[in-house]
Amino acid sequence: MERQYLNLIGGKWGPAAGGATSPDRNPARRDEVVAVFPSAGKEDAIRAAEAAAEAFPGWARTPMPKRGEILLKAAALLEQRLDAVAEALTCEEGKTLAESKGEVARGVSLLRYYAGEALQPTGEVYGSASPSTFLFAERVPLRPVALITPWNFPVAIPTWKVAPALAFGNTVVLKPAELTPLTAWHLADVLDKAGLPPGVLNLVVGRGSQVGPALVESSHIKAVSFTGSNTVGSKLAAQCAERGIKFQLEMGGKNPVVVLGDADLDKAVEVTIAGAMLSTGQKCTATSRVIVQRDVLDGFRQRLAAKASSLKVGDGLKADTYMGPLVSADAEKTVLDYIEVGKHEGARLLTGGSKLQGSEYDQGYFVAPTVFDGVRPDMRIAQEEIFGPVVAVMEARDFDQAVALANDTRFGLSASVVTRDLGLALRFIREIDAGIVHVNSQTAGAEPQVPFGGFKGSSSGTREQGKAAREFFTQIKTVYLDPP
Ligand code: UN1
Repeated sequence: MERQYLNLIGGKWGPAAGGATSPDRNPARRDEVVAVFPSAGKEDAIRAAEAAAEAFPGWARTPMPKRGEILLKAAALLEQRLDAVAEALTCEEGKTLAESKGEVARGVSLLRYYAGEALQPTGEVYGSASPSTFLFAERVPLRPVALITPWNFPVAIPTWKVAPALAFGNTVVLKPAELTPLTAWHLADVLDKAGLPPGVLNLVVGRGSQVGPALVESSHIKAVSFTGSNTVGSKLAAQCAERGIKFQLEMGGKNPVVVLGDADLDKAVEVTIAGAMLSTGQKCTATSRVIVQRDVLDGFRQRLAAKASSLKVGDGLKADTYMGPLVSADAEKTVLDYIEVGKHEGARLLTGGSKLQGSEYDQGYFVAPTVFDGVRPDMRIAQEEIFGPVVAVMEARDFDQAVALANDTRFGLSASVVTRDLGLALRFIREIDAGIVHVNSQTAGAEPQVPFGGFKGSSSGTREQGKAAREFFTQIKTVYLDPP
């Protein structure tokens, strides 16, 4: 019998009101139930927001170094169970064990980083126009916040929201994706065991369509940080604006790699494959377009197609797997539909383009690494986020046209250029409309200590991680202090 897990509300682990549950399935073998989770609804969300509000005054009074110590302890506990959490991640999300281990290690680093942030200055002192006034501006918490996180980085993204939210004195309701609750459960469990007081972090696993809106509508919730689709994000933004609360959205991407005429083509292929195919292309930072200067297009497309078709696809738990399954039946349908769209639009399929067949694949959502060639900027596969192992090769005459094509999208999360020419690399850095720019490395990746986020339709203009997290998770109180 698979284990039944519980939600954490007000320091107590318990089932959903009404007792509904939902199975957490393995996308590599759909009959395998990894765990059973509560299927919470509105009532649970409201209770969690109330618990976070009740816990707020105590947590805000807890000295910052003490908050940091709890995060450090949680980091140690997460590190101790790294292998188990990584395996849970692979079993519920599908990415390879190597990627899962990397992600849990990233979670550990994030907890440590924000433990350190809890010891950093919390404001600034100014010279006042009045000789007797002590004038300062202090960063204070927002109060209870709702964190709504996706299934594709179910350790890293919850951690990079929860850790700063807590370090800066907010209390939290975390609503992780329904597809990947087990990893979020581990995060809540290590924080609970590390000594967070009751109600400071509440975990509500349940139906997104009910829990999300109930949290955003709760008068206790003073800010929302969301990572996910543009469709959900823009609705959330409207609701938050209506309530006048702070919000932060990290959404889609259509990230380009630009391969210039002088590029090392092996490097260009390596960068493109890693960006497009790791995590089965299911990253908002994944590479989905590769814009290649005409002079090297023939050589590049041949090598790219050969490499893509040689990738080992399979169960992420197997040591030789490079690419696992898509996360769900819906995700698989979306990707296969986009492949049909690409074919109808007249793009040329170089490799892949279908579900994989054979006993290893029958039970899971396995789609072959897919490369389209001859993609024009007006095609849907050049404009819409596919979120799968599909990359579109586009031709550019020269540097200027390559950058124009790269910028011809409503998104602007990350971008990469492959070149040996430092002058062109610098021009690319200046001219590309993207929040994250890589030179000679893949479009994905996010180190904890630097800001993360996109331009244009990829984000709400806010940034996560690094010092930027403080901007979002605090508000400023300016104080004029005069002697009595
Ligand atoms: C990464 O590229 O390692 O949802 C992180 C996403 C992004 C995180 C990407 N918010 O894919």
